[in-house]
Amino acid sequence: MKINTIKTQAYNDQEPGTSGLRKKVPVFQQSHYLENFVQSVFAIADDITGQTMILGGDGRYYNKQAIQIILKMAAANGVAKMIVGQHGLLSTPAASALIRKHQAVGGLILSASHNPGGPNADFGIKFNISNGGPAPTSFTEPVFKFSQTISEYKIVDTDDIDLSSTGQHTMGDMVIDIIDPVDTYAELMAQLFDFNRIRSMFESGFSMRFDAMHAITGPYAIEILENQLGAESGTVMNGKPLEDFGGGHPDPNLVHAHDLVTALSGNSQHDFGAASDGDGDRNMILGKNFFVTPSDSLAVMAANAHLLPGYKNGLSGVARSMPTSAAVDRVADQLGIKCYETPTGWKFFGNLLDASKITLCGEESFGTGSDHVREKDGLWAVLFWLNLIAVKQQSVEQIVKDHWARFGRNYYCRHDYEAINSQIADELMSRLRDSLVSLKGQTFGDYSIENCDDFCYTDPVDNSISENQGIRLLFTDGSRIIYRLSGTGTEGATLRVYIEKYEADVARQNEDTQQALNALITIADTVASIKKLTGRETPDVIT
Ligand code: VG1
Ligand code: CO
Repeated sequence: MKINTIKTQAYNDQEPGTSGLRKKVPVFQQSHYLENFVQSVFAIADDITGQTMILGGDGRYYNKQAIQIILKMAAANGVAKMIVGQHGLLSTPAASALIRKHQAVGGLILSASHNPGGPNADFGIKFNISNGGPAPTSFTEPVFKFSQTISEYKIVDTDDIDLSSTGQHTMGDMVIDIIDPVDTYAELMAQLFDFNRIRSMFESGFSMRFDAMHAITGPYAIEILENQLGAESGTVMNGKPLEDFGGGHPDPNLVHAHDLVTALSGNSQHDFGAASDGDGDRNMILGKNFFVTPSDSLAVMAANAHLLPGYKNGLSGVARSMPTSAAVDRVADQLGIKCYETPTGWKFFGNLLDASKITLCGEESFGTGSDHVREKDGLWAVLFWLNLIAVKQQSVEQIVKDHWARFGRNYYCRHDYEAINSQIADELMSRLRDSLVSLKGQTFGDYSIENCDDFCYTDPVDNSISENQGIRLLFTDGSRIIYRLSGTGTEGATLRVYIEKYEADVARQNEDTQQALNALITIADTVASIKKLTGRETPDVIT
């Protein structure tokens, strides 16, 4: 089979963000754009010659075309075996599990996660390393550098592969194994959780709804929840993956997963609700008329993990991203284990998991996971909660309220200002940075700033340093306000403001979140002049 070396011109914008390279589809469709990035990854990856790799995506628009291009490039670059999900589908956590199971050198995941899909919406590509986790900055930086001077790439000249049925094909010297995308993942879940107990709970009338948001988790949730665990048919809503996610925003939060929120509201006959995002790594957990913040979900999991089969020996430690609420820190304190605080992005958990310093970790952005893979894992979190409810025989609301009574409540919310002018966003952040010295010690009403900084993280395993990871205002009573710019958007800049307040008094734990945080929300605006600089009166999304 003929290997062609194609001349190309470098692009200057192929810098991966928080989670891979994300751009609008028309950007990826530019001549040689995808090819340049893939060749740059192959150039920087450990010797891929003769190795196995994993390939799949969340099914969004351009997934199929991209897979065919990547297969031909992998064959030309000497990859021995490519394991691909049927129809080109793999959830992010399933891809992570497959990399680990097959001792692959890495994997390519095609997704822009929670961003919308379609011909004019978003596409993305991410490389995961041999531990199954997102490549660290020490990998993505050289990839970006390489992409800026690339002049040629390799590709074989051959027909497309039929991805519609499982089985083996060859492409030149490379074997292509098309596998069921769900099997390996479902087996792993059955090892971690008590499927019999969850099945009995469904048999005795427990009812739930899972919103797959027309994204990747549909087939996974139908197989695991309905087929294996016996949840009634129809439990999985929006279960068919669509290239444009049905026109929706596959982001599992109260705004975008409105079908699910409606199903669990009012006089709902359901006990439990959950949703996942475009690529299956996020989760939202709902009880009847009750929303569990992701930060609380992580804390509840940490406090109760020992009750579940996969975690019966307890936790070695936990970690949370810096903007995630400190609810889990309080649990770690009581358990006598360490809690690590990392920058935003799952890639920072990889070293801690590999070194067995932590067992569970999570982010405020609807992401929780454990050492079973090296990605956050949406359905895993849902199964964790199901198993926990089956053990405790309590409602979601009761579990969370008991948790608050024991550990206190961290009122928490995030305000997103989307697609604001990038220059204004940069100015807002640099003004904040400049005011750090004078902010320290200032008092605003009941709140005094004890400390403030631009978060800098030193990885405890490899000592690598990540600077400028978000401005933190730390108040004397433990309250926090954090500002950072998103690294996953494709349009202008998105400002994220994270606000948190601790409440130990059980009598004061039932306030509305925005109400409880009202004073801090005002301070957040005063300090950063958000309204004045952006011209926005309110955030676009509140989670
Ligand atoms: C966002 C979240 C972050 C998450 C990342 C990838 O990043 O805040 O916590 O790890 O998305 O999640 P940012 O830079 O936009 O704040 V996913 O589900 O896109 O893989
Ligand atoms: Co995702």
